[in-house]
Amino acid sequence: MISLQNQIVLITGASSGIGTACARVLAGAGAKLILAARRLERLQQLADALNKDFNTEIYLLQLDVRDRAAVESAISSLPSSWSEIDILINNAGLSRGLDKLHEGHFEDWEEMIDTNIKGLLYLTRYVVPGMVKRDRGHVVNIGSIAGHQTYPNGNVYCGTKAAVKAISEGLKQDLLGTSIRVSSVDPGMVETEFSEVRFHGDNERAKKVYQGVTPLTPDDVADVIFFCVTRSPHVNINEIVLMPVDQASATLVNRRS
Ligand code: NDP
Ligand code: 8X3
Repeated sequence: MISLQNQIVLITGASSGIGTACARVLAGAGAKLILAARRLERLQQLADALNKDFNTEIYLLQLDVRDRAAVESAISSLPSSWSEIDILINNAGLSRGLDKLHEGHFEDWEEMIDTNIKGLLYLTRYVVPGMVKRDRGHVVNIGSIAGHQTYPNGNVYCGTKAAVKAISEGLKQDLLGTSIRVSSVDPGMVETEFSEVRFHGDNERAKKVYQGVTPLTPDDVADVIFFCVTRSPHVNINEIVLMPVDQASATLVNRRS
């Protein structure tokens, strides 16, 4: 197991759910954190808590990953003490809607594609060259069971996560010959703000997604990410699919009520 003490970790989507849990676990292990998301206030609250609990050094980035120029400027203007990123966690992502493809909404598709695919690509494109130069680094992409199995009405979201799976594989291939590691962590159902966002703030509908099941928690996923980034330097965890015991596939869920 390698130490994360003073390693610089950039986490996108750190203002909620899996990203926040990840920040907490990595802060506990002594990492220095660059926390990125659009909601700066949330990031500030998280930074205050981590600072209090772990004395963590934190740099905040208010960033919309869909904005390529903003991503380029954010990465290129990091202070020198923060610029040598050791671990990039491409976690920012979302689903919008659960509609038949032929009835889907263009703006939902564009938001998912721009965030889940293009945003992840922009971060990767601007951060990985520094890793290559230093011959050191690790990219962790958050995929999904949705990238392995398409489910009814999941169409475009599943397509974006299938793209993340392909991009993770491609990045690993293209980095062969370097010391940089690439992992994809692909959860099933995790209770976060994910469903509220999918249903555009319809909390009643969002709650029903987790009704009668014990879903994964964001901490469960953070624990797996921690495992990936702490293996010996010669070990690459390519892909981990994790699900609640109550879930057997993207569509097969055991509900007690
Ligand atoms: P949350 O909605 O709780 O968190 C999503 C995070 O992504 C937020 O911090 C949000 O920050 C950030 N984000 C969204 N859009 C952008 C953007 N344009 N620019 C920057 N940040 C953005 O959901 P989860 O924690 O569940 O989601 C995290 C990842 O996990 C996603 O990639 C999701 O697809 C994946 N996933 C989730 C599963 C689940 O069941 N929950 C299962 C499998 C995978 P802000 O709004 O402040 O910008
Ligand atoms: C989130 C899990 O099954 O709702 O990626 O797509 S699922």
